[in-house]
Amino acid sequence: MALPQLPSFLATRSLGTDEIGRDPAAALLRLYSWMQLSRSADNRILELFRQGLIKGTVTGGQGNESLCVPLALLADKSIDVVSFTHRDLGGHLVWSGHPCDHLNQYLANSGSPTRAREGNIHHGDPAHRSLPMISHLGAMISNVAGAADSQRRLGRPAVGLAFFGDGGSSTGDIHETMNLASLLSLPVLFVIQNNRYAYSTPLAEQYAAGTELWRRAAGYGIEGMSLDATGDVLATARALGDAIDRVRATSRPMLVEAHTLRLRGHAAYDTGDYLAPGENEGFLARDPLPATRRKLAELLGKERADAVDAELAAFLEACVKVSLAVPRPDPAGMETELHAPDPGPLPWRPEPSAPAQLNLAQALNLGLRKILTERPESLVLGQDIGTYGGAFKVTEGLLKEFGRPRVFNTPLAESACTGYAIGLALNGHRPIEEFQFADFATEATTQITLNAATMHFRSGAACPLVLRLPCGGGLTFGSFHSQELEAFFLSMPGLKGIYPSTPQDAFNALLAAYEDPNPVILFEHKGLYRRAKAPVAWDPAYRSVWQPRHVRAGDRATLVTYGEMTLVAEEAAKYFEDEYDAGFDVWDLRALAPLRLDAIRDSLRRTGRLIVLHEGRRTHGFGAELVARLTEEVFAELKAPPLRIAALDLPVPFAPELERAYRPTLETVIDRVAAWLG
Ligand SMILES: Cc1ncc(C[n+]2csc(CCOP(=O)(O)OP(=O)(O)O)c2C)c(N)n1
Ligand SMILES: [Mg+2]
Repeated sequence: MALPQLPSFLATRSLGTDEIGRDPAAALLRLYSWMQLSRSADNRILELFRQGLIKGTVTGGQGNESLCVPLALLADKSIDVVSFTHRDLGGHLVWSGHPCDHLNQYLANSGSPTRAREGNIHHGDPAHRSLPMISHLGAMISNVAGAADSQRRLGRPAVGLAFFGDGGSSTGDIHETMNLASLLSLPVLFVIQNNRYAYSTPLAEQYAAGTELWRRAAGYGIEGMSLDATGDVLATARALGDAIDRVRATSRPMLVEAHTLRLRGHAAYDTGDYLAPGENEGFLARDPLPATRRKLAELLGKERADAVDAELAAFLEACVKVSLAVPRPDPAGMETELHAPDPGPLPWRPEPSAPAQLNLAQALNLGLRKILTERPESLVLGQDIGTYGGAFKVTEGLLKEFGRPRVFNTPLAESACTGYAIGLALNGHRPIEEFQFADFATEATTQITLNAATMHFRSGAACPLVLRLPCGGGLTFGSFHSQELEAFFLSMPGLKGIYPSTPQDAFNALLAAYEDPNPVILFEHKGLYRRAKAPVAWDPAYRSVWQPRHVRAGDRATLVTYGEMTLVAEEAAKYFEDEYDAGFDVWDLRALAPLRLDAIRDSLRRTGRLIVLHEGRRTHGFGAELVARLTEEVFAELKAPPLRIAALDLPVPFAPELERAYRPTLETVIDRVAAWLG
């Protein structure tokens, strides 16, 4: 069915502050018609929800149109960046697409921008820099900061519009991002939509330090202002336009606390029984939409205003009709579309051609230098990675060689910095983020596992990120600097992961991870950084790190491992060959996600015996998945129950004696295998 043509008064989706002064009637007509479309669409969506045609929930934007519509109209949609909230249907309608696209999102049909993989208002339009929403409040703000910065790095004078509610303003991500934006001078207009409630919780139960949220700006060294978005919409638009202009001109962030309204409670099911008597009536009395319509009728005449309303209503009904006829979504393709497809290798120069003797940390440094030299879209960020060269000196010398815009220290704000990297990635940059220790990546769990990892599945956008996690124990660093987090992170769909055990594999893994259009975690065992040196050079077969490496041949058992345990496995295999005349077929997995197990399964078919060895904890550990996947097809051919060697189900203990008992060592591996062989 053809899409209904937009009424002529919706033909324009932009508004300049100069236009407001020059032709207030035209400006008001534009503002009113998008606000009215938004209001009636929100009301119609609520009806469809009540009829059971829309699932999930409906968090209407009734009362918020006078904020999100002017901002969306004022933005330069050819360069600016935005992430709308669950109150901003009006913003989505203005920013891009046909209103049917947005209705399709709510109806979760095959025309939905998220291909019906997300519901409600959890969509965006990444191709037009409207970054899609995840439910986690506050999480998108850093994405806006990153994409706006990416635009500036590309020479475009963009502004990022970062919306969040009074409730969302308590999240750590908001604080981290405002600090980061101030620190890096990012052109972000932070807009608090203060409707005085977070679900049922009033402001007084959200903050003890007064309720003037805009005053927080001073704490970040940025400008702040308060604005009543329920007043004259032309005045609101003028103030917001000035704020956008200021951010655009200065590239400094700014905080606007906009007082707005939530006219229909939190969501469709909310009865508002927590409101004081008369409170809702008070909200309705301040609704700016009827006042805007009255003013429009004064300026253009009642007949014109009536005609606009009638045309809008007919248009919306035509849109609803079209969207209701769109076929339901098809589950086909869901699994193949989890990841962004491989566009093929980057045109790497075959350098360095002469091998150098390097340890694993130096191999990574070489890889980073190669990427920064050959790929202008690359940048490296992390704590202390600048002058200091990183906690493990992996980034040594990079700042000096490539300069600050491309190599820079970040504050202790893993979540916002990862979100910022996601924003950069969504706009065409390719960030490589170093976590000081893998353990601190838990601070960015939402950004890594729910935002970046799900991005392609729900929005179709590629999110090419390399997350470098120095992991592993054996160094007496205790519970919070020694963990193996591969099972924790890689149990979430959408992430890829490589865990190299040799300097050459580390170099190769960095290139392979870098050119992948998905978030890839590089697990770097700290105990291997300065272990043995080995020759490292350009390897045309660098992509082989996505496949397991056959370390040693044997026919008594198939031994699968990765990371530092590869070295332990090699020694153990040698011992059993010497002492027991038992040869093990040893495999270093290298890629932990996606798992490529065909060659190992063939080996198991031959040997009939499986040993899985890893450093992380046993329960819900990575070995459980390996044993299941490797044996489920060859179960009948097994000659013995699989042997799983892993760490104890404990926090990583500190003292060397305790840590040795906690994680597999050569001695424990030999003991366990010897007992198993019988
Ligand atoms: C991090 C997080 N915690 C809890 C929720 C559940 N939740 C959804 S909306 C909401 C209230 C949000 O209030 P506010 O930020 O003021 O936005 P408003 O709904 O008022 O526009 C809550 C608690 C969430 N989405 N994200
Ligand atoms: Mg609120």
